[in-house]
Amino acid sequence: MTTTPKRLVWLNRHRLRGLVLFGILALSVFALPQSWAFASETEKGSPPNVVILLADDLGWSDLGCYGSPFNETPHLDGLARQGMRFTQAYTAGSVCSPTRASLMTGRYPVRTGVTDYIPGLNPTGRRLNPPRTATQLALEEVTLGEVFRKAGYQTFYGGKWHLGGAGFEPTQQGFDGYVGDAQLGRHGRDPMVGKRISEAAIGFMRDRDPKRPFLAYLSYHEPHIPILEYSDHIERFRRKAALLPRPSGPRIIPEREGQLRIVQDDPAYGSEVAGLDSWVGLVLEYLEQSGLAKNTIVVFFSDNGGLSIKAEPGPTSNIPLRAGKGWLYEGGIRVPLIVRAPGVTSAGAVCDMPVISTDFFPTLLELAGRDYGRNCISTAKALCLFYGERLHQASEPCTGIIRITTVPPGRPAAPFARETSN
Ligand SMILES: [Ca+2]
Repeated sequence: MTTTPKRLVWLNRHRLRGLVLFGILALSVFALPQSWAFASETEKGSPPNVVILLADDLGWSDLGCYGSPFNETPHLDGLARQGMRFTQAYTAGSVCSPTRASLMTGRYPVRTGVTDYIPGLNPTGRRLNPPRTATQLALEEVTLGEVFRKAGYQTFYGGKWHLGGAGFEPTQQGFDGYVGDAQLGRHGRDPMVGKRISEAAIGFMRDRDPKRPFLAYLSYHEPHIPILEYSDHIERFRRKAALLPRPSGPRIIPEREGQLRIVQDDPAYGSEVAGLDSWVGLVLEYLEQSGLAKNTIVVFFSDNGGLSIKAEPGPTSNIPLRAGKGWLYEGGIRVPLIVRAPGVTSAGAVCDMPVISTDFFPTLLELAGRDYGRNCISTAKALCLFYGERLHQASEPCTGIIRITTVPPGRPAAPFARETSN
């Protein structure tokens, strides 16, 4: 059996795939002169840096800018004011590993074989027996780290991996630098782990070769259980919880065999989300102070919905969405997504177009000026329209694969195209 080079496999795999997220981001700039400056700078050989900030189990309603009535997230709210906030961003899985594999490869969980959290539940005794999940992301998969490194980027991964143990870690999947549990300490016992992830990433950005672009992937543990009390925030949230008006209805309702929280009022959870926000704030502050922000794409996302259901209630509520982590209702798979791409997104933009975690791989490569997707773009046809700083979903639902044509400056409408196969 012959071995197909990884890059060829990747090209074949992605040749016909669309660029949903990229299309949306590109559409957001058709009237902005700086978008062309960004493009021309990329062509001159100064591709943008990329910083990915991934939360663990952060729910759609958990950020202030997504309407949380309890949590406080000033840094992430600020990022949303500077960039584009997506209201219908979905994860490819309702638990950790499948989504993480999809982010890393652009492939759906059924294709990577990572269909449950690693190592997965024992299916014995269930009414339906699910397929056994892979216990690692295969080394044959082509990852974000590998394609960016091949493109000349310096690559760094910090924090939770959850795509395999020894032999399958970030350093085997294209990341030059990796700071994991051994250096960071153990989340669930030590609330400072997230701060160390940010500090390690800042150290990487500071010490790197300044002549080459970088990809920094920061994978925080917050707000995954066990929920800790973060000392800088817990007293504030205790006071806040004590002052909440008594709910007019129930705080907990049944959801199948579990108990579903429908009110956000947990002080420890509030303190943990505030901790996450402050760790993100350290990175954003460094990007600003170092001058890197003007040529760095920042993406903030979560790997699945908030944990709202357990045998006892979960620590957060995803209301108005139903259910939460581990469920395929909206609460389990719809999460916050904020993208700030200098010269591409406009400040305070809100996008209602559905996007999914598999879109990140082609989109980030496209924004970084790689060749991927150019052929797709030239074959696009009209579907969706863009007005001012807000995208409006077309009357025809954008299911399937969406592409974008070149957007002439000053033209009010930019077409998407859709391919219904694959
Ligand atoms: Ca998770």
